[in-house]
Parts: sequence; C-alpha cells; structure tokens
Amino acid sequence: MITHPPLCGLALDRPRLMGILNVTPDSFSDGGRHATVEAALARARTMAREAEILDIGGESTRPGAEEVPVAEEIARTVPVIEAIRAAGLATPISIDTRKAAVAEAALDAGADMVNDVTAGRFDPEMLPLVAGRGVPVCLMHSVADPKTMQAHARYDDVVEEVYAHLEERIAAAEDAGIDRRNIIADPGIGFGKTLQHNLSLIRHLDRYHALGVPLLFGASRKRFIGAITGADDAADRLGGSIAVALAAATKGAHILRVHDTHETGQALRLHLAIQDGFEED
Ligand code: HH2
Repeated sequence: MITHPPLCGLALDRPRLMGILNVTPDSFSDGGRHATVEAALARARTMAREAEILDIGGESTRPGAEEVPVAEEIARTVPVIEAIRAAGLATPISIDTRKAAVAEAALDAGADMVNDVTAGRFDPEMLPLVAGRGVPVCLMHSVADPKTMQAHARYDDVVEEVYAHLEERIAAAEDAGIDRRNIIADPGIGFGKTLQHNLSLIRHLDRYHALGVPLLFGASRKRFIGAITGADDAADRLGGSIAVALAAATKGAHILRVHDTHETGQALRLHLAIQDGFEED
C-alpha cells in the first residue's frame, strides 16, 4: 500500500470505507430512502459502524440528472449534517457537491471535506473556497455535466486521458492554493464512460498512484455492474459491487465509496486478513 499523510484524521495505511448517504429524491440506487432528517440520521448511525467517512449528497449526478438549485441542495444536506453532529457522531463528513455555496454551508454545519465530481470545473469559486478553508478535497474525473456526459464517452486511451485530466485538475487545485496533502484523486467510474472504459480504469487503477495523491474509488451499484450481471435493479448489485471494491483495494485504492458499508466492510476485513495476516486475541 502506498501511504500518504492522514486525511480527516484517518491514517491511509489501509483502505477506508466512505459510506454514501444521498438525501435526494432521485439518486439512482438510494433515491428517496433518506428523505427525512430522522431517516438520514438513522442511516448515518448504521453506516458509521463500518464507514470511516460519510459522504452526504443532495444532488444526483447520475447520467441524465437535472441540476438542483443551491437553496434546495443546502436545505437537503445541512440539516442532516447538523443532526449528525448534534447526535454526537464524530465520523468525518464529506459533502458531495459541485457548488461552492453548498460546500461552504456544509462545512459551516460540521462537514470536514469536499467531494466535487467536477474537480472544481463547475463552479469557479469551489477551489478558492477549499483553499481558504484548508480542508481536503476529492477531485474526480468527469466530462461535460451529468445531463450530457454519456454522449462524451469517447477516448483513444481512457486510462491516459483520465490521468492527464486529473494531473491538470491537481495543478489547478494547487494553483488555487490547496495544499497537495489535502488533495484526493478519483477516476470517476461511470461518469461519461462505457462499460469497457470502466473495466479498463479498474484494471489499471494502480497507474494513478503516479499522481502522488491518495486515490478514491467509487463503483458501488453502478450501471456497468448491472450490464455484466443482468442485475437491472441497482439495489441487487451487492455481489458485483463488493467484487469491484476488493479489486480496487488490491490496486491500492485508499478510500472506497460504497452504499453497503456493512457487507463491504466484512469483505474488506477478510481481504486484509488474508493479505496481511490477522492477530487473534
Ligand atoms: N459517484 C457518484 C456520486 N459521487 N463521488 C466520487 N468521488 N466518486 C464517485 O464515483 C461518485 C461520486 C454517483 O453515485 P451515487 O451517489 O450513488 O448516485 P447519484 O449521483 O445518483 O446520487
């Protein structure tokens, strides 16, 4: 495992789970499930048993999704972050947003890092905000916006083109004043990529260590898993999601973004015990 300085207080000497908490009516796999603050808090508590970061999102970025107004995105996410903190849950919180105003409100409410699927391309205020707050940021590769991205799924060499884009976004983040130790990179599985692109990115995930920053990987329940297995319902993609998460762990991913924290956590524990050994007490 290629190690990096700790992020949000977490040593990156083994893969860490980031639990997905979408407070949206329309996310592709858990949309509408956590519509009330109480339901979202209950889910956060459950996930926090295994997940070491919670990624809270108030706007679906699934292919074809419509943009959500800033005020609405804040109204969905901030009360949940406040409730998590008021309940005394200390798990680091990531805000999954492409908008600086949403990130700012979330950080004020107790979030610890920003996860931007556009790597600061959507909102020119995002990288300066992150720099000013001194928090970690995940820069993910994506093309165009969710509405049109699948029409842009064309690459001569997907692995190298995604690499070059991430390299450029890391440089942009540093130019904006973000400390390199606060940058995480993510190849953006499923964002403007075909099934074959996704498989290539997973197969060559270790290529991205040369970027010199920790790697975040998110493939949980994504469409290509359904395309390969015939599991049309996103909630029916657990087995495939775990297989892909373990493949990413084998390639040295530092953070695995998953819906099914309990099951993935169990699989990961076994994976690590086989790889590194297990001390019985
Ligand atoms: N995938 C999604 C959203 N945010 N962030 C990172 N860093 N990496 C990802 O792969 C990623 C992400 C899409 O998945 P999900 O949140 O489950 O669905 P939706 O966008 O429909 O809410």
